[in-house]
Amino acid sequence: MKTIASSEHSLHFPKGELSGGELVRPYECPERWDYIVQALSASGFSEPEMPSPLNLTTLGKVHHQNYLDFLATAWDLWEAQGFNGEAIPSVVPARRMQQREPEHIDGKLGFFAMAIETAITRGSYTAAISSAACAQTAALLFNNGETSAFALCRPPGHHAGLDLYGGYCFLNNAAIAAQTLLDQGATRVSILDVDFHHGNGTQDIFYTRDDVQFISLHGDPMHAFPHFLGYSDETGEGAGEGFNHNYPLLPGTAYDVWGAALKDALKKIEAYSPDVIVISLGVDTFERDPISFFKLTSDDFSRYGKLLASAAKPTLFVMEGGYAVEEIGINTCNVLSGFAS
Ligand code: OKP
Ligand code: ZN
Repeated sequence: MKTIASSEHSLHFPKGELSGGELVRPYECPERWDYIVQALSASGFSEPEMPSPLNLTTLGKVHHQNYLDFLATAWDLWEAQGFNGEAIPSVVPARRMQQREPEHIDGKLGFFAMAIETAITRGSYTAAISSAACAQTAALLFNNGETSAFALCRPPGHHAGLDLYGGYCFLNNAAIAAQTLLDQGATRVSILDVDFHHGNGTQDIFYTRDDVQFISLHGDPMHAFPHFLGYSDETGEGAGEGFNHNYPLLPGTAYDVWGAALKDALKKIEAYSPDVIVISLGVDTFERDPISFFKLTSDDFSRYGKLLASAAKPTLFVMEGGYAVEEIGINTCNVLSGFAS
C-alpha cells in the first residue's frame, strides 16, 4: 500500500490551544506525523511519496468560495490588525444573531468557526492545502489500478464543513478524496469515519447528496466533542435522505460494542455498494488517548483493519486524529497491516 504525505504539514504548528480554560500546547502537533512515518517504515511499508498540486476545481465542490477566500487571507488580515498572538475567534454568530460575514478579521474568524480551540498561524493555510493534496493524490492512485492507499494527512479534515473550520481541521481531506473519486468516474463512494469524534464536517458536506454515503462511529455528542452534531436521528435530507448513519457510543466503549457497531456499518456499506470506501482513520479511539473515552487496545486496531478488508472494496485511508503521540504510529500501522493481511 502506497502512502502519500507532505513535509509541508509542519508549517502548521500553533503554540496554543484553548483547553480547560488554559492555553496548552496543542494535542494536534507535528510529531504525530513523524511517529507515523517512523512506524510505517518499521512495519515495512514503502517510503511516503509527496503529493501533486491540489486541483482547485475539486476543492470548490466541497467548500464554499467565501470560506476558501477566508482561509487564504485570514492570517494576513490578522497580522494587519497588529495582533501579537495566534488567530483565534472571540465572538460567534449565536442564536438570533446575523449570519453575515463581517469585514473585520475578529468577525470573520467567529463566522467560520465551529469550535475555537484551533489557532490559525502564518503557515496554516499552506499546510491545509498540502494535506488536502495528499488525500487527492492518494485518490488518483485508484485510476492506476491500486486497490488501497494511505493519505497521511495533517492537519486533519473531518470537522471542516462546507464553510466551517475548527476541531484542528480546515479543509475536509476525506471529502476532497471522495469528490476526486467521483470526478474520476466513481458513481458512489462510502466514507466510513472511525475517528473517536463525529465527522460533523463530512456529514455537513454530503448531507443532501446521494452520491456519497457517510457513516460515523463516535463518542456520543451528549458527552463528546463536537457536541452539536452526530446523533443517530441525523439520517440525511432531500436526495441525501437515508445516506447518513451515525453510531454515537457511550463513555467506556470497548471493542466488543465498537466492533459490533462497525459490523453493522459494514452491512450498510454493502447495501449501498460503493465503488470505493474512504476511511476517515482516527486512532483516538485508543484506550490511552488523552482527550477521548473509548477503550480500544493496539491489537483491536489490527483486528478491525482485517474486518475492513472483508468489505472487499478499493479502500482509501485518510488520516484524522489520534493524540497518544507515542503510540499513534503503531496503532495506525496496525489498522493498515490488519487490512493488508
Ligand atoms: C479532532 B479530531 C475537549 C475538547 C476537544 C477538540 C478535539 C478535536 C478533535 N475538551 N477539542 O476529530 O481528532
Ligand atoms: Zn478525533
